[in-house]
Amino acid sequence: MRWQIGTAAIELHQGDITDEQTDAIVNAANAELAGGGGVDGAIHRRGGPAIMAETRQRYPQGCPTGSAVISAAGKLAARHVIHAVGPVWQGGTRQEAERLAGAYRRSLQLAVEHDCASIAFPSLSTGAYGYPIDQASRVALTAVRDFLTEHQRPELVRFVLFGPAAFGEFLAAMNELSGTAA
Ligand code: AR6
Repeated sequence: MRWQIGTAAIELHQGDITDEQTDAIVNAANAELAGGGGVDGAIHRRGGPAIMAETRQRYPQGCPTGSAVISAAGKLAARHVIHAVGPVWQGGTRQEAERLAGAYRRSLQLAVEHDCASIAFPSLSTGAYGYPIDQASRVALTAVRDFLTEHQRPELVRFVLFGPAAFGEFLAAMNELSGTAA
């Protein structure tokens, strides 16, 4: 599934983000950059200890919610891992949408700054952090669409959704939003 935005594109795939060969893959990290389960666990397991060693050294204060930091990708096929910190869902009244969009935007900025033509995102905040995926998918796709409309880079932004339910949610959101694409 592909949504063309000028010379750039958003793709939806179903799969495991650690298999991606995009220039950058995005980790669903926590503010301490301490590692954990879900995407974070899978990335550190397959990427090896060099990733955590680098983030500990470069970002001892961690990363604020709604932002992201970048490292090398250890043994993964990608060149970079971008550690994005989405919000914990608290009912929707604690600026969750703004923070989730911020995590996507900062990740895209870092990718551009590091000359990444392609980047793969998981669905940030929709696992352990409990953000309802019907809402999170719209926030995610809107943030990426707006960034690509403005910058036309990275050329390829791929969402890698874990399982058919998450893929279906993103597909529905993309179908709805692409009618209003800028
Ligand atoms: N590839 C793609 N998507 C995945 C994968 C994978 N290998 N594994 C899980 N997902 P989560 P969060 C999906 O919990 O909600 C960690 O402990 C998953 O089904 O990874 O942002 C961190 O250390 C869900 O839809 O991230 C943080 O403490 C989505 O990815 C905290 O969890 C995100 O789920 C971050 O929570």
